[in-house]
Amino acid sequence: MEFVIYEQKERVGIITINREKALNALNSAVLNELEQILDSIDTNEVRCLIITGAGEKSFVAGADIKEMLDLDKSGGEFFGKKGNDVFAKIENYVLPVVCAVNGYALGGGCELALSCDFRICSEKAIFGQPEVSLGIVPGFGGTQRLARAVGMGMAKQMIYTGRNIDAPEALRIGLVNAVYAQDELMPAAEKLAGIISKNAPIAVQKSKIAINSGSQLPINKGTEIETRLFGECFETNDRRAAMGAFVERRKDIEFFNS
Ligand code: DAK
Repeated sequence: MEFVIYEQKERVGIITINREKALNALNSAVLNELEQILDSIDTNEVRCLIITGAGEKSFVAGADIKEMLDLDKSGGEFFGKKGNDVFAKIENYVLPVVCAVNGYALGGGCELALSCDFRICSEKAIFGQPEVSLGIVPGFGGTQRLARAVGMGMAKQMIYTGRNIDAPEALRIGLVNAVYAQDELMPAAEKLAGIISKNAPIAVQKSKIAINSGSQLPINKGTEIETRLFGECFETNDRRAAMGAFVERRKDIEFFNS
């Protein structure tokens, strides 16, 4: 692959957007490669993903403005659909996805981060949705996911003004869960993903489904989904083994994703 690197450390998969000379901007090739990698990961073997950007300056500085410059209406729709499809794939991916934002996360970069389960960032991270300054609306889910993440008022302020925010402000409004020094970001992301990857994978996956699908529903419908998924966990070997280990006071539990 030319623009996306994939590596695996134990049960954690690390995806790095690697187009540093354009600040990791998302062109069609990056989106295609990202999709191919997501499709090729062995989700039985890997238990958690991290998405980050190459270099020290930028996570992803948005969709590729140079590629978009000459798009007509149908080209714009095609490009937008590609991005939305890939981001929906991340949002609904069977594995949890941690975003490690190592610099600029602007426009499509902020939207990519928002499609992950949660975000941590470095002190250098800068977030923003500058699309209205380019004559477009956020088109990779930003109007929807940003409002769900930080509330409608703050999302509207960020989108209407196009103003960037820094890492402390992103932390204050709940866009990220934690801020780290630049060289501590990936170790922290790997540590978090490592903890997640040691838990019962089916239970983690079903928690993701319950939280994601419940967030669109009245609470009684959400708890119905939770109840169904809770019941399904009782059919798993991992649940039997973990509860058995607790009762027998054993701590040596290993989960087999079954
Ligand atoms: N696209 C293409 N190239 C980019 C880029 C981008 N978004 N951002 C940076 N680059 C390139 C620059 O052109 C430059 O390349 P060369 O000129 O050297 O060849 C290189 O990266 C380094 O950038 P700078 O020289 O500008 O670096 P600075 O440190 O001076 O500035 C910056 C860094 C991040 C402040 C600046 O590069 C910048 O403002 N970049 C643009 C940020 C931005 O506006 N991003 C939002 C893009 S709009 C759609 C769905 C979604 C979208 C669109 C349509 N549909 C449904 C159809 C999404 C839209 C967006 O994301």
